[in-house]
Amino acid sequence: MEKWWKNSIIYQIYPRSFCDSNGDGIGDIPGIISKIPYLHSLGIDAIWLSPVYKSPDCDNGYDISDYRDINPDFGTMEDMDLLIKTAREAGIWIIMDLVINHTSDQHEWFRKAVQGDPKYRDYYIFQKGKNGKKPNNWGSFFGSDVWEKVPLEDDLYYLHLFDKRQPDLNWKNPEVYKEVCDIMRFWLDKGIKGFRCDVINVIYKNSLADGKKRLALTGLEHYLSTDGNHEILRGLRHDVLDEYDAFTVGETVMVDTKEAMKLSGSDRKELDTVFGFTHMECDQIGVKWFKTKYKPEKLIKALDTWQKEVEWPSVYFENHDQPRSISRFGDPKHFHKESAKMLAGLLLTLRGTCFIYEGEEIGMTNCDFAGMEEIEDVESHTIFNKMTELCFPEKLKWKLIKQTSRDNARTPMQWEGETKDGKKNPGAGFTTGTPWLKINKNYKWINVQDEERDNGSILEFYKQMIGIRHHEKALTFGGYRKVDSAPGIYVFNRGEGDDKLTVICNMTEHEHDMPHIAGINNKETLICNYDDKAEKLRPYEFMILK
Ligand code: ISL
Ligand code: CA
Repeated sequence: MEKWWKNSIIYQIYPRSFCDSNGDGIGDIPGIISKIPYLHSLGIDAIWLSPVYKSPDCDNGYDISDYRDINPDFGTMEDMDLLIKTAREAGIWIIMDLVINHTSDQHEWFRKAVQGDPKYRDYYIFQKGKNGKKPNNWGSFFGSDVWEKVPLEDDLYYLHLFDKRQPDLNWKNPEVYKEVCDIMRFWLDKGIKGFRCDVINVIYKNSLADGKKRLALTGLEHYLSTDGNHEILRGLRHDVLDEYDAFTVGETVMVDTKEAMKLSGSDRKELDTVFGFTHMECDQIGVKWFKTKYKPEKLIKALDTWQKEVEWPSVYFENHDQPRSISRFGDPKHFHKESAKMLAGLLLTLRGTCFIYEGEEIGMTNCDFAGMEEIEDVESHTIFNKMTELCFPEKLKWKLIKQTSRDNARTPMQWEGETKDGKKNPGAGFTTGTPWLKINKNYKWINVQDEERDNGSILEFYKQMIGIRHHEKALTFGGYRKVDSAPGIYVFNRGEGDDKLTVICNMTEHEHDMPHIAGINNKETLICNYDDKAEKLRPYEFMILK
């Protein structure tokens, strides 16, 4: 019997930005419950819910202060139990976000650790300074330092690979392992069906020695995908997950396909699949803040490599950390619908488990933020401050933040446009209050309500594509083979024999000759993002031939 998650389409909800039910401008769990019928109509099989645990929200919930309680901004544990039940009744599983590389500095474990409790001090990574300097030369994911001084102690620091309010757990301590097993059982016993595992391949630090100097993340070689890390993943699978037939997708930074196979090959009994970043890094130099001109060939090469070399990939173009895919790989200005539909078609015909991020299905785009005062993301502010320290010119700093800030993906979900009787509707159906983050002003023409009424909308195309994905066996279990074609034109086959499908994607804004496909004329077009047929491939044209 094939695993349920092999033909599942998983929808990521960033709770803060999805739907606000009580007018405080912050999305919440009752808001999500009210949208289960919408998600059911979309046809998705599971929800990946970004953190809703108790948190001081320094990193919007990726800093957890109590794994067994709900952030009151999002609701209560009763709301959470009702969400799990309501989703299940609609045939939708819930996958929770498991953040176990670090906790919040407000977690009681850390508070006791700082007060000197020896048991809890060993839950984290405390280290004496070295001749009046920090314990080592490592750099953080947020571009800042990784050592924070412990107050009232002389020359004692704690490690944080992210924000200083996210102290790293000490995974060499078996007590930490036991605590996390209990937390996973707590949620699995509530009926959730698995976990998206946050930065799960950096949790086991081999040593705290200085690292080889790098543009970013100096020290990486001491903690990236270490043997100890693999050991822990095998343990969690054996000791907890296998008992529940639970699904795990690892967010695994900086991995190539070889490492991805070590983390997710079925013989490894670690994770079921991983999010790779190779395709997300095809338009940058070194770090994601330095963007280069996007070249479709590079995206195609990255996708093709993972399709060929990974046993069961995850396919995604967006999440809460990445700018909107149309703004990166499409053309929101001149070919908004066509490029959004092409990306939808590509996402839902590649091999593996597909993930759709909230708003991607209606063609949401990056946001025209006016300045840093409109940016909320802690990573963006830390990077901005770092660039200020390095004397970057004002214009350049803002340009780099504006195009890459994670807030581009976190503007509120656009449910409604302007009301038909012309009354203003500034909350876009997300909130009746003041939203926690600016609503993209293009909600007036990019929103669920208008697109549900338009057969040619991006939303309707996603629904058709999700239906095809579920119906065509070749798209779930069929093989993948790329067909040589012109640069920027991505052609591949899925499946064999009568089930075989040919997918053609023009990933450029130019017209191209139709690729040479044997027998193309007696093939049926299952779906196309243009209403009529043409001799040539039009800009961003996508089609599936059977
Ligand atoms: O966007 C990224 C990938 O290039 C990184 O900035 C990102 O922070 C990294 O991938 C880890 O992300 C995860 O852990 C962070 C949290 O801020 C992110 O939201 C989460 O997805 C710390 O928990
Ligand atoms: Ca709310």
